[in-house]
Amino acid sequence: MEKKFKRTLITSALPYANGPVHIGHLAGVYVPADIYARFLRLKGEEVMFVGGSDEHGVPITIRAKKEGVTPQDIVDRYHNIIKDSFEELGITFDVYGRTTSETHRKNASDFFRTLYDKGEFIEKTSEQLYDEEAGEFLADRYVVGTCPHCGNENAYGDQCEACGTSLSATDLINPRSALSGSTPVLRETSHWYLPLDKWEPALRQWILEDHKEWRSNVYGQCKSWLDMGLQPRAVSRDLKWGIPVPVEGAEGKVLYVWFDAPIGYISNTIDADPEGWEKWWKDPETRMLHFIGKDNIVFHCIVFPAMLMAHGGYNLPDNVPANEFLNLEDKKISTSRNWAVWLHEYLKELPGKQDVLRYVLTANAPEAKDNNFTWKDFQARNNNELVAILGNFVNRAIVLTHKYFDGVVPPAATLEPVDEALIEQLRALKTELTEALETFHFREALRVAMDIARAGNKYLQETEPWKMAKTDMVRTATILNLALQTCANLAIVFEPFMPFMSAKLIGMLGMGEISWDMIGRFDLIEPDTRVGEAQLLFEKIEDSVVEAQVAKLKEAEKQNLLEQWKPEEVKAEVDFPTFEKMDIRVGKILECKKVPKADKLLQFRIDDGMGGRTIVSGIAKYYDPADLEGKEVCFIANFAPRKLKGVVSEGMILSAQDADGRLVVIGPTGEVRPGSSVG
Ligand code: B3M
Ligand code: ZN
Repeated sequence: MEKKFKRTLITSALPYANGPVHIGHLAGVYVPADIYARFLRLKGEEVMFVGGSDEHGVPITIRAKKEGVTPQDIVDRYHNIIKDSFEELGITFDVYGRTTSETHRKNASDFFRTLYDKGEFIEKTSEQLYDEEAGEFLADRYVVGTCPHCGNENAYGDQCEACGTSLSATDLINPRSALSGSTPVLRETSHWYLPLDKWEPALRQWILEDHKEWRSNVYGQCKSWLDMGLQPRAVSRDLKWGIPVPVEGAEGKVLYVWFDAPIGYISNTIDADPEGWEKWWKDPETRMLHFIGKDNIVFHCIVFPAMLMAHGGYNLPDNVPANEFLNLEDKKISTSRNWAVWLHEYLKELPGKQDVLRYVLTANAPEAKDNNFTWKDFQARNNNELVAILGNFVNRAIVLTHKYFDGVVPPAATLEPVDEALIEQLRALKTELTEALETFHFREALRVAMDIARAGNKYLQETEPWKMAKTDMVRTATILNLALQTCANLAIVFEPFMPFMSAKLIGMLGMGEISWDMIGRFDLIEPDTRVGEAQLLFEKIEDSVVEAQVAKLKEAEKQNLLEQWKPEEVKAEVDFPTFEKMDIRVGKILECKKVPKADKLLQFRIDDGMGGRTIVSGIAKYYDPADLEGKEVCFIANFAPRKLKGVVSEGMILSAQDADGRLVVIGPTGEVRPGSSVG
């Protein structure tokens, strides 16, 4: 269904203000959304780009509790960090609001009230876990217990992080409250539900029939939700932090965060354009796009549209170009494990390199499948692409203009086939680029943009103005004119992707206002005008810079492991006779060597005070054998002998795991004779 629209409303997921944003957020949502907004603006279209913080919900209260501060403290801190760092990265929101704003409280309450008054909700009573000590119902995240699938004793009420199963708090065996540690009880509570099943036929038609052009990851997820059958979904919660349910008798209840957050898009639009906001949401000639990550698809394609349908009068999104996830150094990005590159830190540690990050994240955008960010690739793309291709081409064109024409743009004379070919290629690439952007294929678009710089380099290689200048200045003038015009095209082409570089180049070339239409023209800079001195657009990134970043990641992860370390649960009780059966002794290591063809095993000769014995232990990864010789260790002396890689092991050396998971052998702290019993 090709439809003509007058204007575009772009929304980008509202990040929870419970921590700073990282490169996963940027690659998935904010960089593509900003590229698209800038592209439309360059095309002269009317655009509103809405962002903001999601300041309600359990993620905020959990963070507050962990830090011992109020939820308001948390959202105030992170809202500002996030907002400032987006700005510094050049993300051009027209508004960056907050869901704790007065506009939003009123707007979300009114929205709820409208649905309530229209009879769009059903009220249902259910049993939920309640913490009698804390006097609070427990959100799923606040319940901890044993996973019914894998036995992990620290599974959360919404998910077991050991086996990845999603759970419901009442599934947990031996549930306990994360607030007080007490055992929660089931208590009746009533909530308002949006009957999604009622909207299922309309949603099916709208997505599965009318929007077959959506990305296959998005369409596929929607289809599987719809095929499973939709259920009524609770839109209120028993929580203290949130927007109070605006209905009498609803004390202690707030709007569910996924009910209020998408309404935040509307509230923020109201703040941006108090008079004209309705045209962005209600005029059928406005096109709405939601930029999100894949974990938010169901809320933006099913729940929020159902809310909008139930309300009536609002547009539905025209497209939801959701991305998959970005990994970091081959591992899942994890906020809790601190395995992330945080934007505010990046901006501090690699100042002036906003465009490099935007470039690398776009080149690796997880559009069709999860993708990976590595610091090595970051360095390689900077050095081999930005510096060597784009920067090099622009630099050559400008330096040569200074060398042969004193910095004055020379005129083009008769064009030769090689010139015509460049012009033609640039025009063809423009069509390809525009189409890639229009269909949200940003990595493809970036590749095409880079092809223009490649074409420029190839042109200089073929025409060799540095040789031509010895014999034919008229021809040299033509070549450099075309090269400079290509630079001017690059300044426009790259504006959505790398706005800082683009602005610098525009300045160097002395260009005025730019627009997307201008791409493909070769009269963008007038002959006889002056170009500025060549300034480097990109700088080479040294090994030490990226090595430091990798080291920092590993260090942060280690710190985090240490902080989160907890002793294992104590095993089932044993009586004294059982304990006594185990014969633990002290021994002295006489000799230690690697077991051939077994990378984990070390072979020990132990002085056990009884003539000596051989023990094999799986600690080769953690020790250099020579370092262990002469050490005293504890071992189990009556452990049944067993053969390991052909060596008979007569006992077991005791060791403990340190926070990094490394094994450390355990021995006496004073001098003890070999063979002494431990007990
Ligand atoms: N805050 C979830 C997230 O940050 C949520 C998005 C809301 S968008 C309306 O992934
Ligand atoms: Zn599990």
